[in-house]
Amino acid sequence: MGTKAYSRPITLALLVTFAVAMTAAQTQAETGREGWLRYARIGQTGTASFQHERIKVYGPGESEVMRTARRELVHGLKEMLGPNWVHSGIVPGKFLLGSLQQMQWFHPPLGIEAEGFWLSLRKCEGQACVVIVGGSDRGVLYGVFEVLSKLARVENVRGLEETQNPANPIRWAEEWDNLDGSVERGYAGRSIFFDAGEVRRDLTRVSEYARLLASVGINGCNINNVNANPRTLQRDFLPQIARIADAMRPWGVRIGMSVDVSSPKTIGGLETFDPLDPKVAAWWQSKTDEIYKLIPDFAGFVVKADSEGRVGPSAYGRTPADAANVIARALKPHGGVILYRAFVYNHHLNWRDPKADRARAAYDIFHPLDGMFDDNVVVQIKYGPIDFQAREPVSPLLGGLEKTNEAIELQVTQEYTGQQRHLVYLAPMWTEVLNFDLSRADRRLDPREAECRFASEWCVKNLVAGKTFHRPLGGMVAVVNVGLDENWLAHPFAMANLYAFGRLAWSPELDAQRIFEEWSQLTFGNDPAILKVATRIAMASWRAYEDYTGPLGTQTLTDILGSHYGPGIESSEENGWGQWHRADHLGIGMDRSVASGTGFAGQYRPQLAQGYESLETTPIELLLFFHHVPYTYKRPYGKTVIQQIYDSHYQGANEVAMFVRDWRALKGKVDEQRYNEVLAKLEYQAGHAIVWRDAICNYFLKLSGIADEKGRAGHFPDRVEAETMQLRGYVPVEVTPWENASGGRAIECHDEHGCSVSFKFAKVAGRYEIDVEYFDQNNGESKFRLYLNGLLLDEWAGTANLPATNIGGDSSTRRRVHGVVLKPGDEIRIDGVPDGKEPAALDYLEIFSEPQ
Ligand code: GCV
Repeated sequence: MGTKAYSRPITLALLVTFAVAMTAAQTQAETGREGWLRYARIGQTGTASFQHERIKVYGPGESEVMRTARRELVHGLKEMLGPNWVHSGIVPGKFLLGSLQQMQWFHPPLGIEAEGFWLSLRKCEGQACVVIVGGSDRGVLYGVFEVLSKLARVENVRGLEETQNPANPIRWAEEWDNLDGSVERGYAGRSIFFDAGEVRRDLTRVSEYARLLASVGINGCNINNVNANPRTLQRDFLPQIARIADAMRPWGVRIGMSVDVSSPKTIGGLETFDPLDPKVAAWWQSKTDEIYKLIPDFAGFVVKADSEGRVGPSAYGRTPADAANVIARALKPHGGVILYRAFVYNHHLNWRDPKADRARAAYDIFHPLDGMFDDNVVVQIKYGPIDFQAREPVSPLLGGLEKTNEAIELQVTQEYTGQQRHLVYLAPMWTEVLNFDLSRADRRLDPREAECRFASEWCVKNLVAGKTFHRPLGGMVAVVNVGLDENWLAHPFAMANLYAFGRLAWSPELDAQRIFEEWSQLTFGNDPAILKVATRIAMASWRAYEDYTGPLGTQTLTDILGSHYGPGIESSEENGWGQWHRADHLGIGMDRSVASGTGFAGQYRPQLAQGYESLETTPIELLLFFHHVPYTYKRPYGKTVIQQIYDSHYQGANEVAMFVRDWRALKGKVDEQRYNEVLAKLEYQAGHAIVWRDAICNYFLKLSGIADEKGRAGHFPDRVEAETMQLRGYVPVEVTPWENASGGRAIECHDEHGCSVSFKFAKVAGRYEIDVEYFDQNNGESKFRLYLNGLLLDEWAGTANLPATNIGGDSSTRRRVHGVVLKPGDEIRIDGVPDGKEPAALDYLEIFSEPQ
């Protein structure tokens, strides 16, 4: 062994047994700030699967990334194995890390790519040692994280021998952060990058974020909103951007920036931003050169243009290819790339026109340009043709570019999937999309089946990786939108989505459940009881959310004009945004067939197009995305559409109630802080799922006039509407839209001293659960007190941070009190005290019998 290859060996001496064991100290409070990189102490019982007497870490210290790799390895080992270690410097190494060139004498296998790594358990000077060889320094770092992950999950590494290469060259996190510190569609606090128009002085969180990203192989981070502020490109601002690059560089994460294509005019002083004007090209060149002087490893730009009010090349009659190429050519000498978003559409569509269809836009605009983009341009395509809905067909554009690099765009931030107040594990959806075969010769159009078993070249994962058409670039990006919240994404489980995104971008072959299990073990420890419950909840969560929000391909029936959060069924209709479901009293769905509709189905390759064209062969999950049908339509042996709407909403809401029950079983197993946080969020979600369920069922019951054959929709025998109770100070109000409150009405208090509402219990004596449905706005903190015969049962304040300044589906919230013993004639009273603009509003009480 040539010691010269290793500078500065670090030796950890200790007796360690990596064993199949329970992780200790689960009950200490944890904030979630470490994410899945907690390196919790590994218990040392059981049989050794991997034993060390001394652990020695070698690793050349020349580059920043290599230093990071070694530090991380030492840190992880120390945390997991205990502080009881010493430097020795004498004992032969047990962990050896280095790049391919440095480790040639180990004869690494062929095929380790630049960002890949090789892990091997070898004998070094007579003793077992783990060899980590990277195709580059970044590869070494990724290898270190992989080893640490295996150890943390107590994986048997005795026969360790594996090579891993990332499937996708581009693996970027994108952040929609604004310079003022807000984050567009961010739900976890303010920007970690910016504040008050400047880059934050303290970038500790940025470095910590880069560490999390690197640990799952993410190699780029686009730091600002695609609705870009040209200020970021100004000469006096660029040194600030360079500080962000400095904070992320040690983790091998290169930064990118969103740019506005009008910058040559808005900040460059030119009279035009026409991409074909040589002055504009010169401006981009000199601006890009300026950036690379400060940030030599700058990754590139992301562009949103001609979309949602952003200007673009259409202003000069130019194409997205013209706009992309002028910037690409400026980046080319520096090795940078441009990600040009295919999210280009007209949001002033004529909703009366049955042929108009937003879903068509990306393909209509970009498919004809195939082959016209430079080689360092990547067209960034949202997974579906609309906009991050809980269910959409796979974007046909993903199969519509053969001579152009492409990347798929996913969303970790849960804009349309519950905004991290709802637990929704998204990897099952993503793997379904990645495994979707856009050629689909068969007619089994069940999107839940992984169609790519035979590695078809038309599988989305192969297309985006650039494999199908041998493209030089390709990949996966996700809009993440972390914030300053201690746990990054507000909901502890939301981090599973970030983790899964990284893992899938690295290896789209991975299975969503397996990824979740990894994350759960790293995040909550190796207790099988936790693993089982967390996995069950996570794996059921996407389907449950889809069920209680908008099934059968109607998209998420949310308020698309505002928060994108609670129910807002009519908000998508009769406007130019094109998220139409076209429901009327006879039927629902958008006809996108070629024969009679918008023709969108024809954008797919022939066999798939044929499948979507027909009502009978369209998968049930997408039925209403492709077809307008009467509520009474049903498949042979199936249910009517209306009954499916009722059933799925009840099914989805019941499923979330089960999540609460299941999670409760983990009390004492998960540390208290995260246990309580998750429980509170699940309880809230269970209540909000009922708000969704009722809004949609009641709405379609009224619209269709067809009863729920199970008698649930519109019937609430346990409910007492607030407006029917005895009111003291409270006043009844109409709620808009009506379906977002029970009975369409609620009560508000406008007396600063408070109001009161009461009624006499009239059911049989017994033990009950009382649910109070109230409205929690973000512009006040009303107080509520619940009394039974004058005795205080419960009190709370409306302090949740919901996206609502008035009463409705965004603010409707449930408070649950268990185990209340009631008898006929008991008086139940609620006192409400308004605060700020929040009127202590109440919707109803629901009183359910509980087992004795
Ligand atoms: C950054 C959706 C979101 C917008 C977002 C846009 C996009 O429409 O609601 O906030 O803008 O997508 O992806 O550009």
